[in-house]
Amino acid sequence: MSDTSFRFTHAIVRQPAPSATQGLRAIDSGQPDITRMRADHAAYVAALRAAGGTVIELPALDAYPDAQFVEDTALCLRQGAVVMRPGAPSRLGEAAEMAPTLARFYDEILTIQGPGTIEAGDILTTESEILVGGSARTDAAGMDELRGLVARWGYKVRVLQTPPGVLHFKTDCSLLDAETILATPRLAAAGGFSNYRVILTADGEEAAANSIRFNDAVIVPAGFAATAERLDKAGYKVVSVGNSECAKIDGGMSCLSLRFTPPRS
Ligand code: CIR
Repeated sequence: MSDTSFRFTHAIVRQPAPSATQGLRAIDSGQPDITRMRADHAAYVAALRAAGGTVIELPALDAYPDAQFVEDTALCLRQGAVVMRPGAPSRLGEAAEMAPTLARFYDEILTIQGPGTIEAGDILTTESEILVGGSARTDAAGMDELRGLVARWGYKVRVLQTPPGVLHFKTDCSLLDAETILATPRLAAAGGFSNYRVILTADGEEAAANSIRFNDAVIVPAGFAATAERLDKAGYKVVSVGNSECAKIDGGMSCLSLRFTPPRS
């Protein structure tokens, strides 16, 4: 079985801006500490590099408080990239900011034109399909447009639902390998993963579901020991990175990077 859904040569990240303290959030759990956020971001970049990635570090964009969550701006596939159309009005402009960087690596870049919206935090690409969770940010029209665009590259899009009150589909799940998904019990219970082996996050550790498999490493947010132990026992190489400050603005391990292998490589 191939492994292009979790082995990548490159990652794109963006430095957190001072305005990150104003990032969107569902509930107020305190002001993020920007110094600590930057230190965690540096550790995240180091973890990607240690796992073999060439990391492109983009400068902070102070006009967009959530711009460090680059994942939401684009879907990077083997054949080409799709620039998203974020559903959060304050994030709409972030997608166009990412396009020139993608153009360094991709000949074919498609763009969601709307009127629908879609953020790539709602997209989980596995070895066999693209799963998209409808959410407050990603609507039916956005998902339909994505399906139409990626059909040319042979991808099947399957629509699932992000649990109510959860920001993004990948807030609650991540791909561990070609057969395995890490998921919260609430998302797993919805039943969309019957073709996969599912490892559940431990009780009270739902936030650990937003992890990433990047080459041999599974990069998980620090502080979720029981879930980390489950992954370790299942044979994965767990690398933990602090996420306390990004968590205050609903961000996690997947949100902080675009992971891809350029078609020209
Ligand atoms: C937002 O609400 O858009 C940001 N504060 C957090 C985005 C997290 N991104 C992700 O889950 N892919």
